[in-house]
Amino acid sequence: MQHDGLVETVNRAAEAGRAGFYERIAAQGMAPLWHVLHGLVTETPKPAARPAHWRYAEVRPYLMEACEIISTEESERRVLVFENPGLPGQSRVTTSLFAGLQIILPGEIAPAHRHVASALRFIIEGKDAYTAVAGERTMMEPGDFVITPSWTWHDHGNLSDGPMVWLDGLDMHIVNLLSASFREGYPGRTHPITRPEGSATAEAGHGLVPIDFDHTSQTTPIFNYPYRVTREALDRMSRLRAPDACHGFKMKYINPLNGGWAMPTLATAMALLPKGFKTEPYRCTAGTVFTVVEGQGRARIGDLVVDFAPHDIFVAPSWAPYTIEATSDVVLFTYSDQGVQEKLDLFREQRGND
Ligand code: GTQ
Ligand code: FE2
Repeated sequence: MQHDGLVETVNRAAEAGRAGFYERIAAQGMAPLWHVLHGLVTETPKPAARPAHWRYAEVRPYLMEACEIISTEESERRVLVFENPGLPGQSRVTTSLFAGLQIILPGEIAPAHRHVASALRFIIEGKDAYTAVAGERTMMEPGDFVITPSWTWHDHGNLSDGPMVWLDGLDMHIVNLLSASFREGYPGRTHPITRPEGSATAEAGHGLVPIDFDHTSQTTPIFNYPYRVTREALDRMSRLRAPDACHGFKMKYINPLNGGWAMPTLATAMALLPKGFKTEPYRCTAGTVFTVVEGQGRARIGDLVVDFAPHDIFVAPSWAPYTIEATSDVVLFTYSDQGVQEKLDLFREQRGND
């Protein structure tokens, strides 16, 4: 008998006498709900995902080693995937999210393909590398947040003389939960460029759109949110108002067409915690991936203490309480499934210790 989720009022002594019934219904492809109910409908979130931390200084040598053993051509994408220690072998950094570090060397091309899954790129190191999305290139710089919307052709290239590394965040686990995945390779290494660089930002990045602008996707039409602009916005906000007790100065990336999250499945934000700031305890149902853009500090996530440095990655699973303390000015990029949860009326949060 399966005891996980057994309803507490079930009389265990009486269960032996029911064994024959359970066997007969099993043969019919049926099972008693009272054996599993409280495992299916839990009192609070019970993520298998655990708090986790990867130090960039420890990860980076393996990225470099990956470059020696495989090309982008052979691998399609040279990515080392972060596996949550509670979900080994599943390519999940939280229950619903994928995270990996992608590296591309000078002169390499990551060949064009498209898929229903959406991707975000958060640039870690390097310069003069581009991603081309739906026929438009954008050059990427550290701290930029770059988007590959669902079903858009994309390839990546590195025109510099050094390696380029970014964090990939994808929603394929959400897509796959719903069995909605499609993918295809482009016939040819790169998709043709059909628009000059900067077109998307010119069209939609300045609080204006062409009067006949036609955009049906729920993903923002802007596909590079440059760090220069984000950092300036945070800096200005920090002079205008008090920090949020749980989040510091935190701003979300939005789709200017509807004011919602920039991507429907991946909720992204950037936080500035001034030196010495310590957040109040916070938890929410959206498991969250953090990467450190600037500064050092200490996060406590459940029982895990995370002493973080630039480019580290750490994870707060659903409903794990966390605090963050800034040793120097700290800037953190985050992504989560909060946008999905909000749309489905699932999102809950708890601020402070109440
Ligand atoms: O760069 O297109 O990490 O399609 C996983 C799937 C990166 C990409 C990933 C992808 C890509
Ligand atoms: Fe892709």
